[in-house]
Amino acid sequence: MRIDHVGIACHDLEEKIALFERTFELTVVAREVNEEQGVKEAMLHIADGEGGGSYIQLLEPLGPDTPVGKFLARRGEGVHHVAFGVPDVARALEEIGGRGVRLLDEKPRHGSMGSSIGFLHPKDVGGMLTELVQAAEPQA
Ligand code: V0V
Ligand code: CO
Repeated sequence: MRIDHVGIACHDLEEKIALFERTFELTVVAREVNEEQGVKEAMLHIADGEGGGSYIQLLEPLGPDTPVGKFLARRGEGVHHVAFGVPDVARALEEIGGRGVRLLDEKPRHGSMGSSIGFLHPKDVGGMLTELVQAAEPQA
């Protein structure tokens, strides 16, 4: 397993992109509006590794009644989730669900940069909202 990304909830995506770019000299490599997840997001590249890269994911909610909108109202800006990279997300969900962890997604959903993703309940993972990510196949 590897760390694919750490998701950071923020009120103003452009402002936080500028902050992370000038503070850490990171570069935005992808941006997307994901209606299903209720977010506008940007991926800032950290490193490349076997199985995929690692990133900081900045997340701005599309509205108050979304996962990130509720999180901001309750806790304010900060770390929202940690995403582990796995080779097969459907299989990882099944295996981890079989260990008694509640799945927020029974089936993989669409994630950033063509990935497939699924979430685990934070209360079953020590208070850490956990995402599993299967990176898109590299284009030939
Ligand atoms: C809520 N809780 C959290 C949390 N959000 N704990 C840790 N980290 C978080 N981010 C706690 C909350 O304080 C409650 O604790 C408890 O979980 C139950 O919360 P709830 O009242 O049911 O709250 P909701 O309705 O806000 O739902 C929380 C969950 C929801 C986690 C179920 O946010 C969800 O389904 N998230 C998965 C989808 C998601 O987050 N999408 C946005 C990222 P107490 O108060 O009971 O102790 S999209 C993304 O990452 C993409 C597209 C990508 O990577 O490509
Ligand atoms: Co994420």
